[in-house]
Amino acid sequence: MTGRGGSGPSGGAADRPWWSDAVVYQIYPRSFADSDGDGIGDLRGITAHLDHLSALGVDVLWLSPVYRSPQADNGYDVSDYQDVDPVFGTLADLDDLLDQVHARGLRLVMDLVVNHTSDEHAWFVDSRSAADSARRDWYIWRPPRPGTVGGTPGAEPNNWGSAFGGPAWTFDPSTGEYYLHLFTPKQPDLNWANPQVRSAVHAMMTWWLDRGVDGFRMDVINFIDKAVDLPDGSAVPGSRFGDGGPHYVNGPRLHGYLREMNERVFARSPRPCLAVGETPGVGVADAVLFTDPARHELDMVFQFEHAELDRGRQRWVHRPLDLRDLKESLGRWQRGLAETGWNSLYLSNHDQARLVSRYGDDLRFRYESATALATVLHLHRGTPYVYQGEELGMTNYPFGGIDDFQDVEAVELFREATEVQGVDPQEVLAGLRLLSRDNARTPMQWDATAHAGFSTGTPWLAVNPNHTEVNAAAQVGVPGSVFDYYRRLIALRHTEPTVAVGDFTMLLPQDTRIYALLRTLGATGVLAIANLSGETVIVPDLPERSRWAGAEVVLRNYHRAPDGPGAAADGDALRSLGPWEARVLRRRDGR
Ligand code: ISL
Repeated sequence: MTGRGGSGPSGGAADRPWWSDAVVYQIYPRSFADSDGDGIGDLRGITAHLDHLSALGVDVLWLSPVYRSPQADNGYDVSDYQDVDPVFGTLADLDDLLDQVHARGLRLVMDLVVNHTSDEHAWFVDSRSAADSARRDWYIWRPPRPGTVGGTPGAEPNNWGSAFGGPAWTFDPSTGEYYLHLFTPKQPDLNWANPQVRSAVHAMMTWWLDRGVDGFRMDVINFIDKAVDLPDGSAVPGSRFGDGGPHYVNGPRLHGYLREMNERVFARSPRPCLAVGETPGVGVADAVLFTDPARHELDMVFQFEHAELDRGRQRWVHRPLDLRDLKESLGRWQRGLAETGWNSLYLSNHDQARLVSRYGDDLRFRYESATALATVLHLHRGTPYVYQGEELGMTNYPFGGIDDFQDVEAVELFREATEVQGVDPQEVLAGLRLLSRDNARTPMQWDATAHAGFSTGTPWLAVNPNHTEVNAAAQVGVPGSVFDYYRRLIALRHTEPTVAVGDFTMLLPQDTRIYALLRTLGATGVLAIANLSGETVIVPDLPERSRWAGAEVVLRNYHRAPDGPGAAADGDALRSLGPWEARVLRRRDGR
């Protein structure tokens, strides 16, 4: 099967970047496919399943980290950027994967985790070895707070908390100083103000581009510029830590660091690359700056606004999503990046719960809600990201107690909430069951056999018992499956330029159940409409309803028989929609 990686955008405009109509598929290697029976996914497992990805029709693969790592945060703690962790295979396996990906016309993007390294990286080992070591200043070291004794509570240089609970500082008795880690103590933050650090990162990136990779997804890249004086954060109600965010999110030197990286790495790359920033806490105005092509920083960013709408400040607290908030947020991002810049589109990844369980109805309407949500997302303007298993409608796992969770975030949040804040463990567990990152990390469900065809050994994280029904073997090539629907959605972006680059208008912004949007390009209009609720709803007045009633149905998730192009809409679809019903309509009559 051939991919489309070598072709330009189907809109025909030669000046658009190659990725402007691309769809990216995220692989979490640990949980994708295990070729050697050790219970952990690996590179050869990915290579063996490329047919699945070609059949889906995606253009770009993004691999979560496969670098050498003690795996304190499943690879987001890198101890050697220029080697593959033995658990995933070898550099030769990676070269082979890259060759096969390219042979299919696909592209491969690596994760780039350079806000921090592992504490076992040689740079940090040297840095911590002595206060005057050659690389001491490659990390962020500070003495204890004046008048305190290092290592005692409250002696930390400032009051910041780490993302997963506990202070953002760890005391190193041998040199009497603390080092900063915004994540776990095994993930010390690099000091980007040091030009040697930046040069080392640039050299490493160039090494990968020379090896053939097609770009990077940059982990928390907007955290790399810390305020010089590292001030205390303002108090946060209910927390023992201050809010350090304003002192390290989108720091003033960040744009300069990104432009420098672009000049030194991407501008000299042997091939056009994709540069995606993961940027928690970024707003629309910042995103315009990051992704304005004229500024030469990033191609697109992952923003988090919509992913935070149904959770409290404490990451395990769930609150029901109001659909109007989702539309307000995504609609504002569409408008904000309409003229300049570009959106990433996602509802799930390795840090988020399964979208069909979180936003849909995985009990009564698994197929319908998975496809309705996908319809809405994929009809926005931007680059859609499909997270492994999403294309099968994989669901959250039925977690029991805290021992079922593996993720360092879940374990630490549970400890902090129950031991430090005294919250009822059952309350925390209820939240984790719904929102924990482990939901996304259970093994990929390939078939109905033991361990879902993921591994012949015991999987590192339990396989979801619903793999007997929800699996790739039951869906690939099967009309009416979630997989088949995703394949059609992805193909639509490739064949209909209005979907890739047309203008966007949010319709019915105040409706609490219907998500409707309009895309236009020249004389073509595309309308997507979905009922994101489990009840039949009457559709309120849509602009030009009578003209849309006769439009071509290009995609629908009811009537599981294949939809032929040119199938006429029955006018009823625009008057009422069944539970989680979704349709995409097209008109070519000049709007
Ligand atoms: O995971 C989160 C919420 O559940 C986020 O707050 C997450 O910590 C944040 O998006 C940063 O994520 C990235 O960096 C982390 C790593 O654990 C995540 O897997 C990665 O995507 C540290 O490297």
